[in-house]
Amino acid sequence: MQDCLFCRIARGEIPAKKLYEDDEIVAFYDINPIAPVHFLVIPKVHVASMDELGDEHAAVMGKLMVVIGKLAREQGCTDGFRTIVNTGRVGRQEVYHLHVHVLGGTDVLPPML
Ligand code: D5M
Repeated sequence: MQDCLFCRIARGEIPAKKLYEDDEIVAFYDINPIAPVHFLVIPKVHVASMDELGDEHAAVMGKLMVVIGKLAREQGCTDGFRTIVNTGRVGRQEVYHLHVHVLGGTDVLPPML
C-alpha cells in the first residue's frame, strides 16, 4: 500500500527505531511507549487488520509469533510480557496495518491500550 504509514516504515521511507527486520517482518519501537519495553511487530505485506487475514498469511503470521518471543527475551522480558492486537473500530485500532504490540519491562503493565 503506497500511503500506509507502517508500509512506509517497512520500506524505510519513514524513520523508525527498528529492532528487527527480515524479508517478511519488521519490529520497531512504538512512538508513544506506555511501558519500559514497547515495540510493534508487523508483517511487511499489507494486511489492514487481523480481520483481513487469509490462509495465505498463515506462514508469515506463524513466523511473526516466533520472532515476538525471541525479541521480547532479547529486550529483557525474561519474566513474561503482554501482546495486544487492536482490531477495527471496536478494538480501537488506530493504524490500519496489522501490528502486534509487545509490552514489558515492568510489573505494573497498563491493563489496556
Ligand atoms: O496503535 C498504533 C500504535 O502505533 C500506537 O501505539 C502508536 C504507534 N505509532 C504510530 N505512528 C508510529 C510511528 N511513526 N512509529 C512508531 N510507532 C508509531 P493501534 O491503536 O494498535 O493501532
